[in-house]
Amino acid sequence: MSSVIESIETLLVDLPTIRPHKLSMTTMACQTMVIVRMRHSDGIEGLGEGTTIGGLAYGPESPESIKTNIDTYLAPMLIGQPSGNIHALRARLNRQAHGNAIAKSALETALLDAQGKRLGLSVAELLGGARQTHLPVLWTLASGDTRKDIDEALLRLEQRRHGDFKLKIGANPVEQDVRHVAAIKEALGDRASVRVDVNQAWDEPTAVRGIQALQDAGIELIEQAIPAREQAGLIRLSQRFNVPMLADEGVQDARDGLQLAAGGFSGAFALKIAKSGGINGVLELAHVAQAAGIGLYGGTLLEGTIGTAASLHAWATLPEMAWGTEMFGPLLLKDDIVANPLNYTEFGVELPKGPGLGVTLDEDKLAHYARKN
Ligand code: MUC
Ligand code: MG
Repeated sequence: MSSVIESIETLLVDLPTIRPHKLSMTTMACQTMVIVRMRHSDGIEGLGEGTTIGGLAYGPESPESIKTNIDTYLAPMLIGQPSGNIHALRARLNRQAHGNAIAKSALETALLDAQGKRLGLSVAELLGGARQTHLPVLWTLASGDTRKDIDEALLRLEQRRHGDFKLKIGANPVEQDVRHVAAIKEALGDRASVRVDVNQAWDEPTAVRGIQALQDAGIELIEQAIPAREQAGLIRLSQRFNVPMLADEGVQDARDGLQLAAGGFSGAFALKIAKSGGINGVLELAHVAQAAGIGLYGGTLLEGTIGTAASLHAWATLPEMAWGTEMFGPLLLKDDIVANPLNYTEFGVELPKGPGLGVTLDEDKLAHYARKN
């Protein structure tokens, strides 16, 4: 008899960060992940992760809402269903539940992990095969201190761990942020690509001022300078400047991508499994981008190893991404809940091997960091 989904357990896991991570809307000292353990009647367990940043400061889903909505609404839609038809299960969730993209992404990851383990294939193989097995990974400088950020960047370059850097700005007056970014770019010179993420903090006139100054300072990419819903503004900015715009919060899924492309946006899209409701949804967005000549960038919501591995399997199936990836989430955390951490080497990360995600839980660590009530 073919396998059915028997149970879905969700755990809130709190892991401290190696240093405060300052974003325009919040400062993170800890990352909370929702870990999904999905058990099937053939004895296979699939793992998934739903993670966001900054509680509700970043978006409408919080770790607690992800857990509650899976437990109360989404898990009952899946339990008792055949395990293997992931497209049918995805359609079932989307028909019966609006939104909740991060929760759906965690569940789809667990389904794919289980299916890969069942068939003896990696998730990338399930998706048709990996076109690349080593992906470039940038590092985000967000200590809030210019000198510390420069030292951190120089160390990462020397270690050959990261060759590109993203700076989180938008919390300070624009002139102050521009001074901070320009000082870092000057210290690194041609040795590294420097980009910024404004996380929606500017209005359009501020963005025009800020972007002009950042372009003059040699910054290579400007991420989500204005609010997510101001698509027309983002299109105007992409047409006004030579420095490319990276759409992040403003492009969640393929429909957003199509609207931006049809409106004349040029630049790049930050792909995130969490924004698009999982791997299948994010690949749909990637295909829209490819058809429109928009660059690809492998984005993160600072997931731990399970969510990062899931994203890597998706990115591996795509052609080389124009802007690389930022799949450094596990490196920002002081510890891990898996027995086999990802291998970060030579300015990038290796695609994990083995069936499914290629990731095994460390049960003691999981028990230690899991929230008790
Ligand atoms: C974002 O908005 O891009 C990714 C890297 C980082 O430091 O924050 C995230 C979210
Ligand atoms: Mg961003």
